[in-house]
Amino acid sequence: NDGYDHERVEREYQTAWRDADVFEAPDDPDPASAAYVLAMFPYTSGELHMGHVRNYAITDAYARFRRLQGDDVLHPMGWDAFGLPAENAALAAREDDPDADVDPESYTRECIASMKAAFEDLGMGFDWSRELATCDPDYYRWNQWLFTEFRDAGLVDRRERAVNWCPDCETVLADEQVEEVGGGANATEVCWRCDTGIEERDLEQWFFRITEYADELLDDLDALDDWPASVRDQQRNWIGRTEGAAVDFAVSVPGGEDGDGDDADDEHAVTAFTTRLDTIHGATFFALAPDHPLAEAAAERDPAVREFVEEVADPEGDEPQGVATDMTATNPATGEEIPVYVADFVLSDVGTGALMAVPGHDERDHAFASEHDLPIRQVVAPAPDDDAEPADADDVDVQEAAFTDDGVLVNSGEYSGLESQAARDALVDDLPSAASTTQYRLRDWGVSRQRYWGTPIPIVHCPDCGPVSVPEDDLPVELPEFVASTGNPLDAADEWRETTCPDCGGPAERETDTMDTFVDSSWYYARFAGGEDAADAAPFDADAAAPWLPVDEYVGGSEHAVMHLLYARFVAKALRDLGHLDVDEPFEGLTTQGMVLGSDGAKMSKSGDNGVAPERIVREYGADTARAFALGAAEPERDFAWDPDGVERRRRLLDRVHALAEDVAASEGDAPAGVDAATADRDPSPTDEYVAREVDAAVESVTAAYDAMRFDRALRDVDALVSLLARYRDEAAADAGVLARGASVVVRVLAPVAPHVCEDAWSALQGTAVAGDSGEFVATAPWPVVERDVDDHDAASRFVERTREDVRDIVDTAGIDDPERIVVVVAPEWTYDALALARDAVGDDGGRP
Ligand code: ANZ
Ligand code: ZN
Repeated sequence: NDGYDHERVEREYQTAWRDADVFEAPDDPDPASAAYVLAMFPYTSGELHMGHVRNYAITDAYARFRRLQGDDVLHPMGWDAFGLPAENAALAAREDDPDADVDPESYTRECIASMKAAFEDLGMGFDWSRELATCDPDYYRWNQWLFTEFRDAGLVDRRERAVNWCPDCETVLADEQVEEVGGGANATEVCWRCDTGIEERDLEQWFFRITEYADELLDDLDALDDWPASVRDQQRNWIGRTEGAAVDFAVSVPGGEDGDGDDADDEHAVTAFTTRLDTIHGATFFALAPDHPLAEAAAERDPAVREFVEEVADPEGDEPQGVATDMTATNPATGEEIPVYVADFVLSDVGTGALMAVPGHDERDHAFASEHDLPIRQVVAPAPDDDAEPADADDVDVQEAAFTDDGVLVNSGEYSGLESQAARDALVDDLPSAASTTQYRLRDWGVSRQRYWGTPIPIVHCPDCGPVSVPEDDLPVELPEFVASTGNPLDAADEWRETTCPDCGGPAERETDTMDTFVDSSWYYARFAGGEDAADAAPFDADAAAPWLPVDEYVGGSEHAVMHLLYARFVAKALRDLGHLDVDEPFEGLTTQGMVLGSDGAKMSKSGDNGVAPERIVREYGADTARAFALGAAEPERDFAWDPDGVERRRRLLDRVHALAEDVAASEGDAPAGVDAATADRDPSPTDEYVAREVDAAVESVTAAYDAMRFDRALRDVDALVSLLARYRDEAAADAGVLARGASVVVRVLAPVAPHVCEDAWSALQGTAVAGDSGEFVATAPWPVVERDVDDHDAASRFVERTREDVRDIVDTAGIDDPERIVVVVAPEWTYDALALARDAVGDDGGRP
């Protein structure tokens, strides 16, 4: 490469920035201009891939842009450092070499060191003074504090949940430690270490009661309008709020069989959850989940039921399966006796684990009824069209297939003729055994993990007092030294495990489960913002954090759309209610960046040969080229493919910028001193005017592009401006002032994306008429201001040009052949404004521009 020397330039400015603390956030920022820009902190895998480069280039460019605009900026970085992979890596290293002194901690620290070096090589402007690692006892003690606060507030529960159990290792396995062997119907789950088939065991586990916040978590999504709609939808579905009714059916268990000592039939009121109370007259059987208490009791009485419950039930199976029982249920609407089945499509953790089955109007119930010859009855008919005949039951044949829409009731006694919704309302009022209720798909957050490399749950189990919280003064409960054992190493750490009860002083044992690492990442943003000073007294200093919070722009992968982002929202709301944090929502703006694909269009992987290690690009082309490529290829949300030509092109742009600045600096002797615009001693030519105006237009358009995080557009506009300035320099009698200002604009607006080369170019421009001595670093220089009105005609034509490009973009990606329709759908007002402006501009009175 015969362009600038990227190795020299990058090393020089990385050192200079560090020495000058350029990226350190101020301690008391102006709340009005405080910009908190945060990239999801990386898991400490030890390696950076192109996806990381893209993620962190996005936040770095945006943070640098806001800083140049004069805002106070917080752009911190830390390490999501707990987790099973480090534990596995340590075990693997010891298996290779029994004398190896590798434990999860030393392994993780090494990963952190190498990732930090890689960030430095990329020129990431992080405020390292606020660095944190979740495996620091100084950090995780606050996870323990949080657990205790939540427990005191009634937000923590302990209950049984099924876990994976290896009978050979005699230990609980994390989901990630369970491997699937064989395929399809023969697939079995085995232990990752010994290949023994795993079993399910019910164990006591700790839960955070996120369901307490289900409504608020759902309702507040509406106000997060700077979040991608897809993420909000995924959270809505995850929370899954359904309005419906709880309705009791009287289930009778044969006399003398239920063990209560008398011979009379016993009646049990069993509650079913339904969204379709309007169909109750068509409920022709009742069904229980295999682990419903009445199903388990029936299994005691009947071997066929027992066999089904223990061996056949498979909720994931395609065909609904089930078995008849000796019980009957009374339909409270019709008084009819209907059979009770145990069926695997009734899920025990949905609703009440019991179901009123309506084969005429529900597909699974229909399939089951057809299989078991149960009556299928139509009770809803399609609603009549506005001007058509009344509801006609003959329009559909429910014997063939279930009719699942709302409609008008038929065969439903006094309710016949009512519309579905009206019928639901009336039935809830009329039936004494029915009541409106709301169901959620969301379950409480199980935070217990049976593994070593995580935050110890701060509980002591006392035979007399039960589970007792470790007092705050005794926090942190630090991890003991790593024991390479099968199962959870903490179970084997006898000395650590055996302790005394904080309440009664008697012998007791520590909880050996550690916390889900999603706890670690649920509040780290607040600690970054809350300054280090508070670290020993509180998880963060709420006053210091206040001007920064909420995070203005949070950027990370879409794989975190639900769990991480939902847990962090929950924890923020709970901390707020406990008086520790003054926000309703932690992340105001959210960007989920797309993937970097290999040149074959498949997801880039380290192991596959379609991957390109960022270090190679940095070595061959420089960090700035890697950043410009990662940012210029597409808008942040979109996937893009690795493209060697694209990399070359970006490097050439940077070379042209560097050369332009050097030319201007070299010819500076000829330029009139102190001029800032096209005011040479000759009159400005139309070309001078045109170029000067284009420079201003570029400032406008690039500023708007950065504001919208459209770095791809910013780069496109910079590229065009650089070409224009080069032509102006080479082909016209360029005005030195116009050219110099152009160069200084290019260097400043490109600096957020390609910071090192722009520092070098900026340094060349120092002392010239235009750059003056306005700043040591371009990283802290003032953003260029627009000097002349870019008149309406230009604005309109550029607007139209950009509109046209947008449309082309949309059409290309969506493969749609009617662009006009698409734009109108996407942004009606905006489109009509554009049309009006454009018509004005071209003197058109109604034709299409
Ligand atoms: C009667 C009925 C008639 C239903 C009908 C649907 C259609 P969504 O709408 O997806 O939220 N259900 C209730 N508890 C269940 C359980 N434990 N396992 C499996 N299914 C269960 O689901 C609500 C519907 O799911 C409920 O409304 C119930 O079937 C079923 F024409 O009740 B429905
Ligand atoms: Zn005790």
